[in-house]
Amino acid sequence: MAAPMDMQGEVMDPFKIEYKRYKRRNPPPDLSEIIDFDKPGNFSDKIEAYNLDSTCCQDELVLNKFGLKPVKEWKVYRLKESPGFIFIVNPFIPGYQRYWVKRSLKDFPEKPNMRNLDLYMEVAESDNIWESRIHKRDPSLYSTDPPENTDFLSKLRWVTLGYHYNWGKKEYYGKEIWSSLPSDIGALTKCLASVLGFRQYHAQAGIVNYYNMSSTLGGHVDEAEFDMSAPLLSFSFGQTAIYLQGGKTRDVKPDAVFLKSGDVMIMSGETRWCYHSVPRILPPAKGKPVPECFKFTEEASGKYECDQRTGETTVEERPPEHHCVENESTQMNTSSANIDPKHSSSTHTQVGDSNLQFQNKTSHRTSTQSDDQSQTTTNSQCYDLDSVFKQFDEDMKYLKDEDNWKPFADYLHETRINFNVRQVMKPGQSFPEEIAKPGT
Ligand SMILES: O=C(O)CCC(=O)C(=O)O
Repeated sequence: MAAPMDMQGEVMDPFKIEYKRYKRRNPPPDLSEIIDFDKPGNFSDKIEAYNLDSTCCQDELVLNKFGLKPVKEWKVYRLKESPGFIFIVNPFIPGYQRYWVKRSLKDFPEKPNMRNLDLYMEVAESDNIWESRIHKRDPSLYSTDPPENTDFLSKLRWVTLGYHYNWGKKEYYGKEIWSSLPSDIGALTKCLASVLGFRQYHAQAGIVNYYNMSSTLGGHVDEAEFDMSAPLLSFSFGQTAIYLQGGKTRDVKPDAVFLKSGDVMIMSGETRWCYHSVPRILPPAKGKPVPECFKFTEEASGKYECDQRTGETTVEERPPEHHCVENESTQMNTSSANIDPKHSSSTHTQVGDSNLQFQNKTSHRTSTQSDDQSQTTTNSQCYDLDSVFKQFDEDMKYLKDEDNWKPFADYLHETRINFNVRQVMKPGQSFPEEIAKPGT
């Protein structure tokens, strides 16, 4: 049989064949082969349970304060073919994902973080991306006139955090263009990683991706990090994505997986060197424009109750000491990353959008910070959990009011948000002036 070709007459590799298959709208693809972690029994040939580190009760306490269910209730799996791919089925208590949606829409797109918008639009420092959306929805709520032509939010495709990513050069900018990674993301990912067995994890960079219904993300490998032995943690909110997890070359047929709101996916070990992509965002179910898991339930109102296992209550409690950690060794629990120079042309691609084509208008810079405590030569990091949880509690109080939540829910009707968080450097490493990247 002749090999399948693309529109340009080029032979398609197995990764591309699957990508095109799931991207296609007419006729729609058969979705029955896509791994649905809500129905693990149907996919037992492909997935298996992943055992958690049960000794991290302090981390569990912190996670509970972030609105995550007790770890013993989590459903965690990995792919048999790609055991470094770990999947936590939505561990958030119903309603509590609202916080991360608000952070992704209202806070993370603000300066000094970098955004795709800065590449082709004049966005004044004072322009608030989220407020521009609110103006558009209901100008009568505001005393001042909205700025002209400023529906920034609908054009927002990515925001970078911490060590900002240079999409053109496919590498991190380094010390000159750096802003502190939000502490809540740092603390959340540190605790999650710890429960999964990656006790030394230290978040240093993040990418927030904003997908609309026609957005796709082409096949790529995330390999700009200097420490490829550290896991990458990836969170999904809003509409469901079809995600492809491939192998170390494009010749491996990828597994297709549903990523639903609240799901947490982790790439670790060898899987850090594997191709992956998002060929499709699926429309919401009829009559349910926003996934059910955004609704508060009885379970949600019991969030602060005493944890039966530890017998401790929580809200006023001091942060556990080990949230100041020094990384002494490389990550646990990963098979050491296999350095393969063949991958060097495949680094991170941006969320593409068939509706939006923009020209690079200006070169971009973000504000610089010279007192960069996070760039110490150890990966030492303390999170001020008191203020993190103060903000969390204030935001949740605000977001529990359905009127306040509504504009965020409206945005989610036709979008998916993903944020993924990376450790960039090896323990003890400062940002390299001249350092050979993995694979070079
Ligand atoms: O949107 C996703 O789930 C994947 C994002 C991704 O692969 C990336 O940003 O590198």
